[in-house]
Amino acid sequence: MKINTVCRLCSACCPVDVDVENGRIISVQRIKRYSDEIYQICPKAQAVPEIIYSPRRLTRPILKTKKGLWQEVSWDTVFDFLTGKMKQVKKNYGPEAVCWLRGQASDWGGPWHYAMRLMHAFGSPNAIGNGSVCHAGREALQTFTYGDMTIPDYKNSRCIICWGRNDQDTNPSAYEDLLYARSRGAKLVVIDPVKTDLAAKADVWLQIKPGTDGFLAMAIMHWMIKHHLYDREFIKNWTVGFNRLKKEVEKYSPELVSSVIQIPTKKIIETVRLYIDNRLACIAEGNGLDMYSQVSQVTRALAILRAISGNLDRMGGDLIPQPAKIKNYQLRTSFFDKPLPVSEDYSLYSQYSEKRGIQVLGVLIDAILEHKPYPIKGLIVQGANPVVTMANVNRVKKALQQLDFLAVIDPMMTQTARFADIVLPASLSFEQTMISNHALSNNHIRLQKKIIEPWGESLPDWKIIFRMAQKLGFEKEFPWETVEEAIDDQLQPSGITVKDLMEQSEGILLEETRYQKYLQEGFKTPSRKVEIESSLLEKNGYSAIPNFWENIQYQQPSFQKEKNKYPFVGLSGRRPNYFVHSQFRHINSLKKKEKAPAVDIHPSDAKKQNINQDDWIMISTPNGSIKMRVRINPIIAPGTIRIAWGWGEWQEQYNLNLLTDDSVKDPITSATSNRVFQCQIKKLNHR
Ligand SMILES: Nc1nc2c(c(=O)[nH]1)N[C@H]1C(S)=C(S)[C@@H](COP(=O)(O)OP(=O)(O)OC[C@H]3O[C@@H](n4cnc5c(=O)[nH]c(N)nc54)[C@H](O)[C@@H]3O)O[C@H]1N2
Ligand SMILES: Nc1nc2c(c(=O)[nH]1)N[C@H]1C(S)=C(S)[C@@H](COP(=O)(O)OP(=O)(O)OC[C@H]3O[C@@H](n4cnc5c(=O)[nH]c(N)nc54)[C@H](O)[C@@H]3O)O[C@H]1N2
Ligand code: SF4
Ligand SMILES: [Mo]
Repeated sequence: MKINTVCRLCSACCPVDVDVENGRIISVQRIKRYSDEIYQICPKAQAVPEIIYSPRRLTRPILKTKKGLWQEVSWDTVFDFLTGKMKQVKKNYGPEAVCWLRGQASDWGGPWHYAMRLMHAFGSPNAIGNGSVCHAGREALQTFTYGDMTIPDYKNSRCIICWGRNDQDTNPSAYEDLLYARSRGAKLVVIDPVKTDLAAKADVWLQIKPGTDGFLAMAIMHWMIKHHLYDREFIKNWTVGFNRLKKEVEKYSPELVSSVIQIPTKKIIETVRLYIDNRLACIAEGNGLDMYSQVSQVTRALAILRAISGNLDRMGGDLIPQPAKIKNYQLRTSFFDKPLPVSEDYSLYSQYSEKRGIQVLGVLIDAILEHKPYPIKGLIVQGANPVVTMANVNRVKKALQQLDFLAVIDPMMTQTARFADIVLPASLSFEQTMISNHALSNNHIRLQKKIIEPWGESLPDWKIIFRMAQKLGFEKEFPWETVEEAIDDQLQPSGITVKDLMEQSEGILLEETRYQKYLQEGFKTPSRKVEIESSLLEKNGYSAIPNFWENIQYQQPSFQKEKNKYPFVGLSGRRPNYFVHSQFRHINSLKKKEKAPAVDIHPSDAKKQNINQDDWIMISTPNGSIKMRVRINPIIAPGTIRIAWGWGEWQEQYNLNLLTDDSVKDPITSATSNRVFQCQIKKLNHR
C-alpha cells in the first residue's frame, strides 16, 4: 500500500510516498515535483527501513540503578520517577530549577508547543530550544527589522544569492526550486568559504573569510548607495533610518573591505551588478551565518540589503510568510514578572516571537554550573544530543553530571542518554502524527501522518508529554486524549481540522501567495516600516545600525588571543545529505558513504606540514583535542581546515565540539561560535 505523508527525519520536511506492507515500511520516496533531471533522491529516505527497524532503537524505558546499570522498567514507573523528581526539585529550589531542552528533531512543531505548555503549567519559564545556533537568531533579527523572517522565492527569481546556505545537501525541495529557476535562466551567487558543489555551479562564487559576512553586506550597500542603485520609492515610503545607514556604509568601500573578507574588489562589484541587474532577486541565507558570535548584526545587514534593493515581498524576491493562524499554547503571560527565565540577560531575544518560546541555548550550561542567574537542577532533554552538538562539550558533560536528575526522550541510546537517570523511548517520524512548525509557518499546511505503529513500547512525543501532564495534575491545561484533538484545538482559528488534512494529503493552501502585503498591512514593527535604524535595539542598549569595525571581537574565530599557538582556522564541516547532525552514523548504508571522519586540508598546507592523503592528525584548541583522517582538498582556502562534524556520537575522539568555545556569545542571541575557531594540527604516527 502506498501512503502519502511528510518525512520528518530532518528539518526539510519533504512530502513522500511510503510503501507499507503488513504494517511495516518497505520504502520511502520523495515526491517528484519537476522533471527527472531536477529530482533529488534522498539517501536518508532510502534508508528509512534501516533507521526505523534499527537494533539500536530503544524498545522500553530504562532507568539507571544505584550501581549505574540500566534496568528496563514500565512506563508507569518512568512517569512516577520523573514527575517525582520534578516535584522534589520544585520543593527544594522552585519550579524554575527544572528546565526542558528541545533539539532540532522535534521540529518546532506540536511537541515543542506542548512541552512549553507543560513547563509553564508546572511553573517554570525554562523551556529552551536550540534556536540560537540554528535559525532563530536570524529569525529574531529579521523580525526586529521587518516583522518576520523572509522566504526566498527561488522559483520565480532571476538572481539567487545563497549566502552561507547549501540547499544541495540540506534541503532537497529548496534545491529543486533553485535548479528549476536556473533552468529558466536565473543567475546564482554563492557566498561560502568552501567551494561546495553548489558553489562550483555558481555564476559567481565568493570565497569569503569565515565570519566576515557583515563587512561584505556593508560593502555591497556602500556600492549600491554610491551609485544610486537602490529602490528610492520603497526607501522613502517604507523605511526609517536610511540616512544613518548611508553615513555608516561610507566606511565600507569595497576597496577597504576587500582585504578583511579576502575577496577581490572587482568580485564584490560583479556581485552587486548581478544582484541589481537581474531583478527580482532573493537572498537565501543559512546556517553558515548562525554559529558565530556576531550573527545578529550580520543578519541585520542582510535584512537591510533586501529592503533597500526593493526585493522585499515581491515575486521572485524575499517573501514575508503567510503563517497559519493558530492558538498560542504557551502559558507564559504568567511569567512576565517572576520567576524570570535563565535567559533574562537576553530578554529581547527571549521574547521576539509570541509562539517560538525561548531559544537562548547558550545560557543553559552557565545556569547549571555557575548558577547564573540561578541554578538549574533538573533537565529534560527531548530530541537533542547536546553531548555531541553543543559547544565546548567537556563543559556540557560536567554540567550534566551535576544535575539532580536528567531525563532524555529519544528513540536511540545516545551519548547524551548515557548521562541520564532515565531514558524515555520516543517514536520516530512515520510513527506519530503531528503538525510541524515548518507547516505552520507557511500558507500551505500539511499533516505528518502516523502510518505505522510505534516501535516496541516507544511512545510518541505528544503522548509522553500528555501523560506527564496528567501525572502532574494539569488535566485542565491538557484536556486532550488524542493528538488529533489537540491539533484540532490548536488549528481552530484557521478553520482547518485534522479530518480535512487527512482527506487532502497533499496539503491545504490557506490562501494564495500575496505580494507586497505591506501596502495594506505595513510591516510588523513599531514604526510599521522596515527599521533600517532599529529603535528596539537601541532602546535595549544595542547598536541601532549594524556596525562591524567597532565590534571586531565578535567577528573573529574563537581563541583569537592564542592565535600564535593555534594558527589554523578550523571550520565546522559539511552536512552531507546522508547524515543529520549526530544521527545515522550507526546506519550501515549511510555510514559506508564515508570511510572515516575526515578533515579537509589545502594541498599547500599539507605540503608545508608534510602531511599526506589518509594520514591521521590530531587537531587541538585550548579546550580539547580530536583525531581525524586527512583529505587533501583544494576546496578550502590555505590556512583553513574543514573538520567533519557530528561524529562524536560514533566515537568520542571524533567529537568536533570538544574543540569549540562557549565563552564568547552573540550579545543579542547568546549564539556560541561552534562554526569557527583557531586550532593547531599535528601528524600522528598511528590512527
Ligand atoms: N543532510 C542534512 N540536512 C540538514 C541538516 C543535517 O544535519 N543534515 N540539518 C538541518 C538543520 S538543523 C539546519 S540548521 C540546516 C542548515 O542548512 P544550511 O543553511 O544549508 O547550512 P550549512 O549546510 O550548515 O552551511 C551552509 C554553508 O555555509 C558555509 N559557511 C560556513 N561558514 C561560513 C561563513 O562564515 N560565511 C558564509 N557565507 N558561509 C559559511 C558552509 O561552508 C556551508 O557550505 O540544514 C538542515 N538540513
Ligand atoms: N560544531 C557544530 N555544532 C553544531 C552544529 C554544527 O554544524 N557544528 N549545528 C547546530 C545546529 S544548526 C543544530 S540544529 C544543532 C542540532 O543539535 P541536536 O538537536 O542535538 O541534533 P541531533 O544530533 O540531530 O539530535 C537529535 C536527537 O533527536 C532524536 N530524535 C529523532 N527523532 C526524534 C523524535 O521524533 N522524537 C524525539 N524525542 N527524538 C528524536 C535523535 O535520535 C537524536 O538523538 O546542533 C548545532 N551544533
Ligand atoms: S531530506 Fe530530510 S525530510 Fe526530506 S526525505 Fe530526506 S530525510 Fe526526509
Ligand atoms: Mo539547525
